[in-house]
Amino acid sequence: MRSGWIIGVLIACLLAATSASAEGGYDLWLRYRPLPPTSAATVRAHAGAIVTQEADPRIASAKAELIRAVEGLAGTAPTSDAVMRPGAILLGTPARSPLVRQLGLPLAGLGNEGYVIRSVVIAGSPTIVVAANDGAGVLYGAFALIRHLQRGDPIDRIALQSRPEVGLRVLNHWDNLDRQVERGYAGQSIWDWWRLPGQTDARYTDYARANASIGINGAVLNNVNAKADSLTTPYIAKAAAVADVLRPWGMKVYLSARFSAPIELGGLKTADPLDPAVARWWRGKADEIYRAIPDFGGFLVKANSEGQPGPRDYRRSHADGANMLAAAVAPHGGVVMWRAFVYADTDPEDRAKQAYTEFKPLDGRFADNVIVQVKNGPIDFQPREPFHPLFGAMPKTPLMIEFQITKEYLGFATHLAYLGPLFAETLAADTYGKGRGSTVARVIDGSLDGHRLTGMAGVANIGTDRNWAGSIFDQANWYAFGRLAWDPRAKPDAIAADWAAATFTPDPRFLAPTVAAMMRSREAVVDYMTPLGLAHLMATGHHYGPGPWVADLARPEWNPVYYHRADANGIGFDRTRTGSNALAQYAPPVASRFADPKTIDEQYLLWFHHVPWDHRMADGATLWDTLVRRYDRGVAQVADTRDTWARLKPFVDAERHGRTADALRVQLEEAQWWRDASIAYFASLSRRPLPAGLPPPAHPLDWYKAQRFPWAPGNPQ
Ligand code: BDP
Repeated sequence: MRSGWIIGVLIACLLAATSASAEGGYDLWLRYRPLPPTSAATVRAHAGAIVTQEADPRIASAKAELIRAVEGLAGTAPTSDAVMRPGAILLGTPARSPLVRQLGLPLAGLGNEGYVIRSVVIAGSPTIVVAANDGAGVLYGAFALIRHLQRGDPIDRIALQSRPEVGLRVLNHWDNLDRQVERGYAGQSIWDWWRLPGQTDARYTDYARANASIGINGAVLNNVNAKADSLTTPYIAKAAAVADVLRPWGMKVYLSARFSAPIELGGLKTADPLDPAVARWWRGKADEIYRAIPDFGGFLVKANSEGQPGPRDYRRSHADGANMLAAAVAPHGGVVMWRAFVYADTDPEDRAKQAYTEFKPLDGRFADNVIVQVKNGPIDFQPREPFHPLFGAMPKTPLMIEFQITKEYLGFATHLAYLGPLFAETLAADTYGKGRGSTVARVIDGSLDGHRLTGMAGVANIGTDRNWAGSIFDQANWYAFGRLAWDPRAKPDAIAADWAAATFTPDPRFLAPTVAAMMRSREAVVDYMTPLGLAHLMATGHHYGPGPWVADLARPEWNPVYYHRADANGIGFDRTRTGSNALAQYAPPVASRFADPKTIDEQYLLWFHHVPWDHRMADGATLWDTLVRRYDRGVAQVADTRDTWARLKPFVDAERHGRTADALRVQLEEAQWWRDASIAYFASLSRRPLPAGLPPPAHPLDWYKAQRFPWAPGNPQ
């Protein structure tokens, strides 16, 4: 008897050890591994049953997820009930659940997606209620409760309340129909278009669960560099099958629309937005989509940008194009997300200025259901950019912000770079559009200018990799995007802590060093790739590795030399009055802050100023010495994170620890490569020695120039 018991325990331990060591990361932050015994007992006492009284698919999802979470965290699955019993969690809306209604909870002002979580007493029994005005809010409340449980936080007197500050919280998948993901570093597209609609994948549900858990409520399924095929009848049926899976998790699908589709699919001779036949074609197409997907979200459009067709081909404005599409989806409640990422090689103006020049005059000319989607910075998702000057400059137009979650310019999936600080830095930036306090967050949550249509988009980093995102730590960027879209004022370190606790362990001995390393990680990338306001120094096409010397590409603004402008005298892009005057696109208090190389925040110095190599920095050191030291500091930071991670081994299963350790080793090599190549190149121009004690580059400059990577991932074909 006793030896049987011991063998049983041994087998259980073995199983636990094997499953722990075989964690590939598929479960993301929804792992639900057992809590310490006392926390587990508390959860069991409060979550013996999940009670619902209404048939709403989102509430059904909430219930299923809570059952799964409690079972994993506390070891016993709650029962599913329609009547109260002691120690239950009650989920529902006052409109349809009498038990919720009688509680009279303060739900006014929470909209459809907000929620209230409270400890209450029903018929003498302590109960946790998750209540909302709609099933969507119940779903988000359930996930908030789960987050609480995962942290091991006390639940006997819980009182949480939240509502999203931003309406459209969407992922943009740059996924092609052949499953290649443009700028994707995590395998193929999860959308298996070929097998759809007949076969869907269990991954689609897990994808939707993960998004719902962080409040993401929409997905644009196909690349902004769109093929018209996505709008054909067979592909609409495929998108509809995906929509059916995502819907119970509160998510809508959207499609990127190719502006010339009326020509390619409709046999028309033109896609001129003011041609009635074109408008009619789009209306018919929208009607067809809504028959298949009644809650279709709408279209995302990249027009007249990097070779894509658009209204400018017909001498029409972006507003003409957007409004025509908006009219097609308006009867169905759809929206058009129209991108402001435009620049043209025929335009000699500084690339950083072109979007503003083109869109600012259109302020107030867009239809009510158009929202203009603006990248966080004026160039292109660089490791650091100042905020885009359109924020704060188009008060009559709803603007949504677009971040890149996939790390095209921050070391692909291999480099550990937590983007929470990057996102938060832009959101907190003050545009002074309406005086002090006009932050980007207030522009995009609509509060600054009173807009109801609001949004935040993130270019997804999701693929078929077992861990979804290319690495475990890249999952944190998906997570942080969702949490910041819900609350643009949330703190990135708190988000990192929630993520790391759910993904690994809430043990503070693990959390503190991990969060600290995450919080420093993006700055490290800035340091070893593009310090002090430099930008766009990557190699051509695939954008893997350094290429600051590249000067021979067809379009001037594709060449790194266009951006850094380094020569024997100095370095940096003069965007002041003596240069391109991009500065004038910012409100005067911002412009004056950036105008003086002596007072500008040094992280933007070379973005706005061309300065001599011997320019004195605030601390008295020369620019050249500071530049080299920044490169060095970035590399040192990666080495430090590698060492920290090595020490954290006891807290992490072998597989996830090992894969992360491997990635950090690769990152360190690549950080060194960026540092050495950049220093070798800039030293060839500055002709100055390295500061004393700093090692010279490992190879001569020509060696770095000769590196070729024809099969680097993510490059558009
Ligand atoms: C650039 C990417 C390119 C995208 C483009 C965009 O390199 O692949 O198509 O952004 O946002 O950064 O449209």
